[in-house]
Amino acid sequence: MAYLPPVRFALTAASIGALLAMASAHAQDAQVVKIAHAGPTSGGIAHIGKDTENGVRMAIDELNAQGLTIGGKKIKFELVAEDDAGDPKQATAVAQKLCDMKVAGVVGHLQSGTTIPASSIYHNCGVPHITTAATNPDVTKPGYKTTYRLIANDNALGAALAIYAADALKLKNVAVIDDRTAYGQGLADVFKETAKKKGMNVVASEFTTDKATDFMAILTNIRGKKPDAIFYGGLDSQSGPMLRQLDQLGLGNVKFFSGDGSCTEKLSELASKSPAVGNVTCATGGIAVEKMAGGQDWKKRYDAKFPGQFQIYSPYSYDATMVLVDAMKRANSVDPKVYVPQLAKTNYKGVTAQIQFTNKGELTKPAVTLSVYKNGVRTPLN
Ligand code: ABU
Repeated sequence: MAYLPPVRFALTAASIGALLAMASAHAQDAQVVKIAHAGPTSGGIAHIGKDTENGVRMAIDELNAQGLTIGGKKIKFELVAEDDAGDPKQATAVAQKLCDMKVAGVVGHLQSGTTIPASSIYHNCGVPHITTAATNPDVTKPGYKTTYRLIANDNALGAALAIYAADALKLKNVAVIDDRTAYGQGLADVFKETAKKKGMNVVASEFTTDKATDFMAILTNIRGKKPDAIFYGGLDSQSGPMLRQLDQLGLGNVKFFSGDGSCTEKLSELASKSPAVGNVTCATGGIAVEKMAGGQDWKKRYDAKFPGQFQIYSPYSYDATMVLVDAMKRANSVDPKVYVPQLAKTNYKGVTAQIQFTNKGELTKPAVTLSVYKNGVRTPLN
């Protein structure tokens, strides 16, 4: 048997040190911090949910490319993408699952009817969430220190639309339809209240559901009231077909107002490119991406990564992710118990705005943009 000198198996103190350092660096590389997106990525508004999720994914990829160290440890952010299907029950189940997974933070949910019940679950488990789309004022009413909103709420959107209809377009008679959701009904109520204050007549109040696609009976009834405008409180999955049916009933020249949930890139397609889309004015709770400082560059990066998927909220969900991580950096901790107090003190220069929160978790300076559709393309007015 050949003689093997002991030196072949010996490790010097220096090489042991180097191996331990490599092992330690590897362990540091492995620290994973989960950030979730929760919203409807299936169903009628999956295109909006996917766009919002894309914003979180893009932020996480860019953060990981930076190679951040927080609390002395290198951090790898990981996206947990959850589909709540736009259903309040499913949303609370998702919220509980994310609490149990101990995610560091959540961007979501997308709808007011899902965000409101989910927010109390996040509050109970101490996980912060930022919605970039749910606009019912009640989302922030409880004043949870774990709930934040990154866009203007329905009080601002509904009022802006009614003031524009009355003052700029001098419209007198409006028919109002809503989808009976926390969002649609709430927004319609604000619109009606402001329209009346501005001297407009609400000639009809009708309602449908967020699953309906046939509005012929409602619109036929409204046609008899001879409105010069229709307001719809609901999402593009309903306002698209509604616009097409307006044309079919000869109401294609009636002005059509709606909120952010209708104000998507896809609206014209959902309306089968109906000419009535040319009569739409819609309101969104922020600055249009093309007018944000750095927005055009951001949009180029987004379009390169997710071609043809831009809808509306992705710049906000991108910023929401950055705001969560900014608070972690300032707290020097990824533990929600430690970093949540820093969220309230946010003063972050995002793509969408300089972001600061009120003590209720609303933006201190929310903006509203009114848009119209020119040749089917959403075009901001301001
Ligand atoms: N703000 C439009 C998105 C839906 C919602 O608030 O329910």
